[in-house]
Amino acid sequence: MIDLRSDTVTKPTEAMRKAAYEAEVGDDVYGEDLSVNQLEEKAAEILGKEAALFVTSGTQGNQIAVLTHCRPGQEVIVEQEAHIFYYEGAAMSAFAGIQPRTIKGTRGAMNPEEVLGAIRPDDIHAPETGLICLENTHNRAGGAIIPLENMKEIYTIAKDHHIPVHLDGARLFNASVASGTPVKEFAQFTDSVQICLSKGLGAPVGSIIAGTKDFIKSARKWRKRLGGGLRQVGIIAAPAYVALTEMVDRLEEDHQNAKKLAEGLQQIPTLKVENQVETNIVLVNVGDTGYNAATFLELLRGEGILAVDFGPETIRFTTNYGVTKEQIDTVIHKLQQRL
Ligand code: TLP
Repeated sequence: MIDLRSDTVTKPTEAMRKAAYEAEVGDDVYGEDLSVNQLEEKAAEILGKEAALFVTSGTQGNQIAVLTHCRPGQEVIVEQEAHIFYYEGAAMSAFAGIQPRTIKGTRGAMNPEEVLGAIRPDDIHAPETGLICLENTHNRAGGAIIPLENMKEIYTIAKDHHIPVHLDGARLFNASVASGTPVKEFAQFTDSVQICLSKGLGAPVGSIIAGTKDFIKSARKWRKRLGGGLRQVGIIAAPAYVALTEMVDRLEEDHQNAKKLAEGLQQIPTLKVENQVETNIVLVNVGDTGYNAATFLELLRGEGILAVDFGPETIRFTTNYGVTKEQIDTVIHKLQQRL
């Protein structure tokens, strides 16, 4: 199978398995797991933040951030197709007791004027705006890079109103590699940032959230409350360290493969590439093929290719290091034959 469902399907490399085997561990709830401490320090340094916390998943990291920044009854401004709103089972409302206020973005980027307009006034009827969430790259916008300038403008507005900004940077390294901008530069316009180590970077498990020392102290407590205080977790922090320090530059190959795939599929008259491919995601509209997304995925499966449903007529291909350039050619070739 050529697995283009997600970059989450990547399996740990040999170096990661070796790191897991050799990891120095201790009880992380006591702060004694050296592999976790090393990972957290390195991540904080790379992101330009005071401190960082290793969490089990991107979803857990995002939700801990919301829980840490907000209190029940507040409102969170978020782009209407952001993962934290669209794909996290309404966790913001279920756990943090907040109400989302969505804004439609352009290629995932919210217009700063609209963000400003959505901030609630001091009024007895209104919820307080407790947080603004950004996502870079933006998954449902097809791996779009949110421009640094857009982040800066929103952050400036947020600071003027004393509102924190959280960045879902599940794929921030993709944005960084594709734009040549260090992750630190994106992270400077946030109060907290979540990065996934288990997507294109290939760690078996884990994400990082980073922010000020105070933020991380409180986030650590939220993680414990949620049952996320793990013990000899260096076993997974050590491969995550390899992901963070050795796997970033190779994301460029995923981006090249995504562009190659988009160019190839674009030549097939009944397929429409919906997004401008900047990173590792290709969204394809199959409406003119006579198939819908679900039946098209079955056709693909029959050809040994996996992708995911992204709407009634849209499917998503996500390149990742388990897929070679040659396999991308195979996908294009097979679809040329079938359509
Ligand atoms: N996204 C997954 C699915 O949930 C859709 C994928 O295959 O792309 N933020 C963003 C922007 C994400 O894309 C994801 C995962 C997460 C957060 C959640 O990360 P995990 O899966 O580690 O909880």
